[in-house]
Amino acid sequence: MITLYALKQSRAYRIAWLLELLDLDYRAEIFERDTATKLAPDALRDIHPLGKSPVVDDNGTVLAESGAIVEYLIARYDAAGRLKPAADSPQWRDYLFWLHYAEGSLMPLLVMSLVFRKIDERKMPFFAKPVAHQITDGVRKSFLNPQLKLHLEFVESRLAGKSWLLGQEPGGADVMMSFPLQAALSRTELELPAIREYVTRIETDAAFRRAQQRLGRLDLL
Ligand SMILES: N[C@@H](CCC(=O)N[C@@H](CS)C(=O)NCC(=O)O)C(=O)O
Repeated sequence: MITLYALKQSRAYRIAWLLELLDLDYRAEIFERDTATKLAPDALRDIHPLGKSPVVDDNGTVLAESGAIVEYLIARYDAAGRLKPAADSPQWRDYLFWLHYAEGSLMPLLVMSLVFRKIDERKMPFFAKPVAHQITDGVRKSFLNPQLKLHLEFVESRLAGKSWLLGQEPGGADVMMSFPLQAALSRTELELPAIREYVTRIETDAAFRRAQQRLGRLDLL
């Protein structure tokens, strides 16, 4: 039996979507975020020392880190090779790229944007607020916004004219890219029609809908 330990509104949706795409039987254990900090509860540390989401337990094999979980589940349960291109196919290189790009390059920018928003919203002495705002605003203008534009326009160009990143059906690359693109759309005013259509395609995919039935609706606003 597979158990997915999932924090609400987290990267765990990737894994629930993948488990549904693989048509695997699984149990979802859902954790609420701390109301004040929005962090994971200590109970998640009892499952894995990092206390992050997602974590999967496959018959006693406990695995954290969504990219590793995606690779593990596909290697173990996708015998037909539906969700990843063959290693000798031209799509293999792109598959590796998207799998690592999602957490390695795109997510850090989105996490930084979330942290800055929290700093701006945080209660602090009135004299500290302009200083904090000057710092977040400065980094946004000089680094974060140009980087987000660069990355999101790159992804937009790669998605133009395509239903899924690598083929006619969703696969491991789409699973990894789903969460950052869902998060990005709630945090950018850039014109990104291909990404918008792609995210709608994900959210109307039957397997993703089943994942949302298990974990609750994903709402990253
Ligand atoms: N790179 C890790 C990131 C895991 C991670 O930071 N997950 C977030 C949820 S999306 C989390 O557990 N946050 C709660 C916390 O840090 O306490 C992965 O892809 O699994």
